[in-house]
Amino acid sequence: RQISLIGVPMDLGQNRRGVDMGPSAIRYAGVVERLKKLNYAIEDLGDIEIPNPGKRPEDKGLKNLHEVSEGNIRLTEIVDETVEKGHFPLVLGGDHSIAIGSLAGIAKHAESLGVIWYDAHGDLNTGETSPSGNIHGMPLAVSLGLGDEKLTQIGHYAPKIRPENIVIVGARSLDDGEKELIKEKGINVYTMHEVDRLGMTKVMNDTIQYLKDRTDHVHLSLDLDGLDPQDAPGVGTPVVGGLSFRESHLAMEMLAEADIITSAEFVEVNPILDEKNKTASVAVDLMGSLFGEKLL
Ligand code: DIR
Ligand code: MN
Ligand code: MN
Ligand code: MN
Repeated sequence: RQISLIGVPMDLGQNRRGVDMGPSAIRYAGVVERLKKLNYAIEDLGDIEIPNPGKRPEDKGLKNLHEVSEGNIRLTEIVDETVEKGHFPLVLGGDHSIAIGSLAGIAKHAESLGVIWYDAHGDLNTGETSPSGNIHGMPLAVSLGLGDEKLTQIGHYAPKIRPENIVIVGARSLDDGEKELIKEKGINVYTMHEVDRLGMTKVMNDTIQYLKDRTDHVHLSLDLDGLDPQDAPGVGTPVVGGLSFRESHLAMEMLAEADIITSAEFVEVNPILDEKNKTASVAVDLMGSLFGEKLL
């Protein structure tokens, strides 16, 4: 199978500079060599162009709305072409606002798209509920068709995903509006409480079985802040008490074994906040496992 790497040097969906260097950091950590060893053909499409932040008045409190929208329109087209060619799109972030474009490019190719949202956060805010105005806290809501049209209408269709096809794993920081939306839409969430109680094995077994039964494509959207800051310190919004490297490694191996993932993105790697590129290396380790790496 062929994997297409797509770098998205986006940092305009949040406040901390540096996450635009995430794609470089992940390449430096050896992603291409690592996946080649697993006998994949790798095509690195390079980085897509992200517009410079404009000095325009903020639209309804959403920071850099125009630029985030433009960047995601470009990402949508490249992801769409990649899926069209039958290649696996592996998107390297960049902040999590880029999931808007990834999902817009993928969803039109699926009858019933599933998403695993591996994250400390729900990313289910809209302009009305967001405490920050940062679009990286909104991509899952946008993909449900909620929020500003400049985001929801990317690809000229909405929604990209049905609420019952979402599984959030690792949540431990949810805003009030996000909690309401989760209840209202009945979104499946394995918070850290459930991971602690059930263990990652059961969480992933249940997630895999659930999505297998109801979807034909599954996108993995992995925010490195889903991991504990001890294992992944190079992120803009760390939250203590997260998923360990071991739990995450296991989750990826189980997904590889189940063979259900058809596209993926690894986001929020910020090398400026990192310790000797540790977080990018963890991302590459997890990609290795996701694509079938085994010790023996
Ligand atoms: C917060 C933080 N819920 C917000 N979100 C983050 O700004 O909407 N998402 N960090 O990854
Ligand atoms: Mn996120
Ligand atoms: Mn997050
Ligand atoms: Mn491994």
